[in-house]
Amino acid sequence: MTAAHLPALLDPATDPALPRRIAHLDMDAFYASVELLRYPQLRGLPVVIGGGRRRLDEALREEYAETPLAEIPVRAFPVLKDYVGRGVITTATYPARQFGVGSAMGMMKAARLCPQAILLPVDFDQYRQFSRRFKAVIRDISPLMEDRGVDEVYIDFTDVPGGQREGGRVLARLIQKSIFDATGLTCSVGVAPNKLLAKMASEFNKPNGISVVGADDLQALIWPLACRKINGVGPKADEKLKARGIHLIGELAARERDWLMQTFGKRHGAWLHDAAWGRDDRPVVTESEPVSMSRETTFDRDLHAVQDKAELGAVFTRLCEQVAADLQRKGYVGKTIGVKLRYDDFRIVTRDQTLEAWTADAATIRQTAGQCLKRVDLDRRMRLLGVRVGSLVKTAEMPDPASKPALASVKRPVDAPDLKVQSLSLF
Ligand code: TTP
Ligand code: MG
Ligand code: MG
Repeated sequence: MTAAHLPALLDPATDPALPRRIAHLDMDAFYASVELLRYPQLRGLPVVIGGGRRRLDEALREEYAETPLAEIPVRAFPVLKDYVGRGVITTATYPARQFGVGSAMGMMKAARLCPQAILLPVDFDQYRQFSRRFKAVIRDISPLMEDRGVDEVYIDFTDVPGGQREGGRVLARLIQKSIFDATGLTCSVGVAPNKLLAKMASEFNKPNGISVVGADDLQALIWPLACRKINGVGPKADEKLKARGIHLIGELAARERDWLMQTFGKRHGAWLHDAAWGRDDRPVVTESEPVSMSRETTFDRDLHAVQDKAELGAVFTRLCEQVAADLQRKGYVGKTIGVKLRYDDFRIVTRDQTLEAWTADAATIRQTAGQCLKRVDLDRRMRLLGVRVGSLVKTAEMPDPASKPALASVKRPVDAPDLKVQSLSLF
């Protein structure tokens, strides 16, 4: 098998004059980098962000109330080795990553790997502000931009000046510099014939890197990667692939399409085959619609459904109110209500229920989520509880205006258009 006949497969179906060039841009160590803007004295040091609430540096700020933040001495900052609790790291600076510390790792574990790392609490409002700012910079230069979450976007470079020069490097450099000038933050960009390859490419030269992947690079750059690097192959799918001896993307590409379709289902098998061969013709979508909105919380201590009934009930109600408020603020109603639980042994279970009518009403969400909760094992203690509302449509686009004011229930007509499936991360 060679990649010699790949260019034909990757030819853009549309304008043959200009090859399709899609960029994926991802901010470097995003939360941590935003924190370093206010604490520049921590540059070059291992720093991790975690701990849920802004309380770790409150003492610090009180003690140094008269001192500008940038002048607080490094020795005054809290370090991981003094941390006691159950928090999880959201991200780590690159110097901290050298110790093996990274996203989603428990802080106690991270403390063993890098006790001297400085620990700062999360400040979502600040990250959201910077998220909006860097995206505005991109839109000014290259308006066809798809928002993929707090720190990443896809950009269609095809028709933008500089988007075809040096395979897209010229435009990528301009965007990187403009973001840095506007925010002081660095990012990494991958440019490729499609989203799938661009997403992988943006990781190749992190941090502050640019990487261009062409059709000819498939064999050399993509096939040696683990299947898990394909955006869309999650841990479960990866396990299934491994069980059949498929570890690398190249091994996946080597399998017969028909065999993959028989083994993994028609659609998924075909998609796996296309992905391994670098084929993806999804467009860059400027208006992204959320699929669902959710809120979740990790308890300070594990709670039991019976022994901690009151506390758990209050948390549950609050989560439902928060999701309802998110929906109403953003102008959405949803039909599928779900709960997520993490037990004390870290197992996760989810249950959902689809309503007859759309809703953004806290009481309806609470009642339905309560029904879902009845379907899970409540004998075990819980670490985490979450509430999700899915199958969203925009309240403003509801086809039956008479039912609009009553956010609680609106019947979905039979001919309602399918939802665009996009994700939006909500914190
Ligand atoms: P990422 O882009 O995955 O990571 P990053 O920007 O911190 O680092 P990189 O340079 O490798 O891109 O995620 C963006 C932000 O999302 C990250 O700064 C923190 C948050 N996040 C979490 O809260 N939990 C997680 O498990 C991950 C992966 C990210
Ligand atoms: Mg990032
Ligand atoms: Mg990211």
